[in-house]
Amino acid sequence: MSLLLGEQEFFKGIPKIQFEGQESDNPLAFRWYDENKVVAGKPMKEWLKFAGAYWHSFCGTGADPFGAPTHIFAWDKKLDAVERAKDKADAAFEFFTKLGLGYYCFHDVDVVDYTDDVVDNEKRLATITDYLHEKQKASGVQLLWGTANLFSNTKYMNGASTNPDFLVLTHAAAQVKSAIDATIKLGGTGYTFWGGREGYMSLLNTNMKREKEHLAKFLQVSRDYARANGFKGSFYIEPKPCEPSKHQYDYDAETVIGFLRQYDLLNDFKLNLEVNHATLAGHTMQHEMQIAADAGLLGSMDANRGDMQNGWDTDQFPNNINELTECMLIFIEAGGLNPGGINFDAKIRRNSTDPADLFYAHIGGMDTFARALIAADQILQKSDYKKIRANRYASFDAGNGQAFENGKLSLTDLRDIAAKSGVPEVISGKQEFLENLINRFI
Ligand code: XUL
Ligand code: CO
Repeated sequence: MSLLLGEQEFFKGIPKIQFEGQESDNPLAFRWYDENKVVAGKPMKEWLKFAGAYWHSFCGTGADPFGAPTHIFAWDKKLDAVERAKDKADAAFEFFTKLGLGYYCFHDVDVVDYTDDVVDNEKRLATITDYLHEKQKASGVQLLWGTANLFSNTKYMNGASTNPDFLVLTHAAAQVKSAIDATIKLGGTGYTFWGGREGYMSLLNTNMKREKEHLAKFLQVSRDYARANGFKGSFYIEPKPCEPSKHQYDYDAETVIGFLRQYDLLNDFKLNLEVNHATLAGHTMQHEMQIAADAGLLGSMDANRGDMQNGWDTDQFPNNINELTECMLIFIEAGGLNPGGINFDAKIRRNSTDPADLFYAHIGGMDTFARALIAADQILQKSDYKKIRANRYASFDAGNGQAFENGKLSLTDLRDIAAKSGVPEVISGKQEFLENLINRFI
C-alpha cells in the first residue's frame, strides 16, 4: 500500500491537476495558477501558500437546519474511530496531492472523533497525528496551522475560556494543550484561536469584563505552554463579529489588535483574517487586511466569500476578482503573509455532490487568487495607483504640514495658518478613476 494514496482511491478518475493556461477548456486544470511562475520576484506558490481546510472538505456533510446530510463520504464508514480517521486522512492527502495544495489546516475533532474523556481524546489525537505525520512525509504537504474546536460540543454553549463555569474552561484547556502538542509534532507554522462562543447572547447574564480577562489569561497560558515546548510559529486570532454568538469578543481586526495590546500579546499573536467575517463586521476584506498590515500583524488568511443578499457566514469559495485584486495590492505591498498562508475555509454547496465538485471549487479559488496576484503586481508596477494615493497627502510632505506631522505645531498655530491661508481648494478623490484603473489590469 502506498502511503500517498492509502488503501483505496477516493477521488477516482481525477488526475493530478495541471496548469494548462487561459486557452484551456479543461475544468480540471488551472488557467491562471502556475505554481512556478515568478510574480513580483517570487514563484506563485511562495506568495500563495494555499491550504485545504479539513473541516469543510472532509467533515462537512452538507446538512443544514432544514435537511439531512447530502455529502455521504466513502471515508466515513468504518466503525472504529481511529480506523475511520485514517481513511479520512487518506482521502484528504489524496485530495491535497492531486490538487497540488502545499498545506492544510485542522481542528482536533476534524481529524478524529472525540469522546467526553480527556485522556481518551489525547490518545486518539496522538495516534492519528502519528499517521498524519507519515502522510506529510510521504506527500510533502505541510501543516499551516492547527486549532482546537471549542465551540461544537454542548459543554461550550456558554463559551469555552469565557465560560462562567471554571470546569468548562479546564476542558477547553485540555483540548488546546493536546492540539498544541499535535501542531508542534506536525511542524505547524501556526496555531489559531477562533472564538465562536467567546462572547455572549445576553448581557443580563454576562460579566463581560471578567470574561475578557479570562480569555486573555487563557491565551497567555496557552502561549506559555507552546513556547516552553518549542513552538516557534505564530499564534493567530481569527476575528469574527457574531455567529454563533450574538456578540463575539474578537469582533474585527481593530478590536483584536486593541485586545492584544491591552493584554501584552502582540509579540506572539497575529491575525488570521477571513473574507466572510470581514463582511459580517460591516467591513471589506481590504479594510481588515490594511488594518492588520499597518500594525505589522497580517499573519494568515481564510479564503472564502459571503453572499451579497444575506447576512450570515455562507463560506462560499472565492470568485470575486475585483475584491481579491484590491486585497492583493495590500498583500504584495505588505510582502505577503507572514508566516501564514491562504486557507480555503470554504465549503461546496449542499447540492454539489459530485466528487469533482471539491476540485472545481478549489481550482476556481486558486485561479482567482493567482489572477488577482498578477493583476495587482501589474497595477503596482505599471500604473500611477501608488503615486495618486501618495500625492493626496503631498501637503504633509513639506512646510507646515510636515511640521504638524512632526508634532511641531500647536492648536493655536494651526488656527493661525487657517486664518492666514484662506479657503482650501476643492481636490478630487478620483475614486472612479482608480476603480477603472483596477479593471484595466484584470
Ligand atoms: C468559523 C471559522 C472557523 C475557523 C477555525 O466561522 O472560520 O472555521 O477558521 O476555527
Ligand atoms: Co475561518
